[in-house]
Amino acid sequence: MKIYWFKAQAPRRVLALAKHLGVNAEFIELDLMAGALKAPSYLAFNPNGKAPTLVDGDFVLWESSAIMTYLCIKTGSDMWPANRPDEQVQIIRWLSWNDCHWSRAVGTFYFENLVKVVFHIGEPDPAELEAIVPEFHHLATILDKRLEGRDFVACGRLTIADFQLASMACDWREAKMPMSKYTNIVRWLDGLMTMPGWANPWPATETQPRPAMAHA
Ligand SMILES: N[C@@H](CCC(=O)N[C@@H](CS)C(=O)NCC(=O)O)C(=O)O
Repeated sequence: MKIYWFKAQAPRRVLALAKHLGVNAEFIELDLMAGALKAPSYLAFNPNGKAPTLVDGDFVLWESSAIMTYLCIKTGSDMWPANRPDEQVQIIRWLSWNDCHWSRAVGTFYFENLVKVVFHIGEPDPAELEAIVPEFHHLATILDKRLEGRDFVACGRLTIADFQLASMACDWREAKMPMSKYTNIVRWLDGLMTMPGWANPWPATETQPRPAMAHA
């Protein structure tokens, strides 16, 4: 099994899960700056030109939530309860909520205050940041209430929904998200950080990331 990645929030979820579950895979780092995501050989696997991508024999899968589900099924982990439809719907609810709502709110802070700095692609745009603040607070209030008296967002235990929701929010301090008053969210994020796989999901790398898929 191969997992293609670079240091970014969507691959982070998959790599954290793989490490947490002890998945035996080859982790292939892509060199974004060298155009690895747009190489025809990579686009043949993932036409979105994004990471992560999983390749298991002839089977190719993209979208981090689908990949996390696949890894759980492969390893028998209840972070995706393969035989419990009643629990699956709870997890899907939070995966969907993340992808449709939360990711846009936290993602604006993450992109403007963190990604732009890391990739030297300009200054944070104050207008973008200001515009997202009301939505951020609306959604953070919902998540904070959900986490009141809970350590995890669904099913009373760690699931892939936690990793999906936390992959940008975990960087709230660096990304300058106005999160501190949401004490249940902060407690939950700090709790995740006590897990070695979540705290440091990145595989040991070669000295240089691979420029394209020539080594695939
Ligand atoms: N919904 C996708 C998002 C994938 C995605 O947007 N990946 C980003 C990194 S977080 C990427 O590859 N960006 C590179 C680009 O857009 O050029 C998933 O969860 O896998």
